[in-house]
Amino acid sequence: MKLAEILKQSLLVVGSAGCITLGTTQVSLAVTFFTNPTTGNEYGLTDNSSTWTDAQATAQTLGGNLVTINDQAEQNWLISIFGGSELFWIGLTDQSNEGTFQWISGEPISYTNWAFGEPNNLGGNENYAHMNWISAGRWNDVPNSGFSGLHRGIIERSAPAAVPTPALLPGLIGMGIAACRKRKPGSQMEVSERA
Ligand SMILES: [Ca+2]
Ligand SMILES: [Ca+2]
Ligand SMILES: [Ca+2]
Repeated sequence: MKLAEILKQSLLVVGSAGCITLGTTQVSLAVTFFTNPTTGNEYGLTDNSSTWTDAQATAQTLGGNLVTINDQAEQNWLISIFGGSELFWIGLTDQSNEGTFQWISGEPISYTNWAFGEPNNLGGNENYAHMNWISAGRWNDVPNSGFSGLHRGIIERSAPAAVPTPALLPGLIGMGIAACRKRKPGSQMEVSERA
């Protein structure tokens, strides 16, 4: 197989899957991530509908958080990728301080896109936000169990570190071979793997 093909296959695998342990069962997550060329970050959907807190836990397992929507451009891009009708969890909550919404990523609120009359904390327990309420992109606060059922969440995470370009690779492979040759006979290569 040509080097370029090997690299291409590696790039498809990077960032496209992860694992999560639920109880004693390890469940494979096949999440497809899309890169936003403006923010440079990767976005994907949790594969099962869940509470907001479970969706956030899944996002963290995959190296991110539920999405922080920083501006109109990011909001528009999310609609273009994931659609403007299905209700999706976003990373906004006032669970820790009623009436004061915060992004779970810790980023400051620089933009809001609430639907008319929202957030209204209906019933006194709406502490988690979803998008696509009433019209494309608009936000609404709802209980942790969602509105008329659970939702999938939008994950946002930083892009993985840059993969060496083919032009650099022969040199790096050469360095690796040199490092292997310096090892004592019988010593083993260490392989680290991120879950
Ligand atoms: Ca963002
Ligand atoms: Ca609330
Ligand atoms: Ca509401």
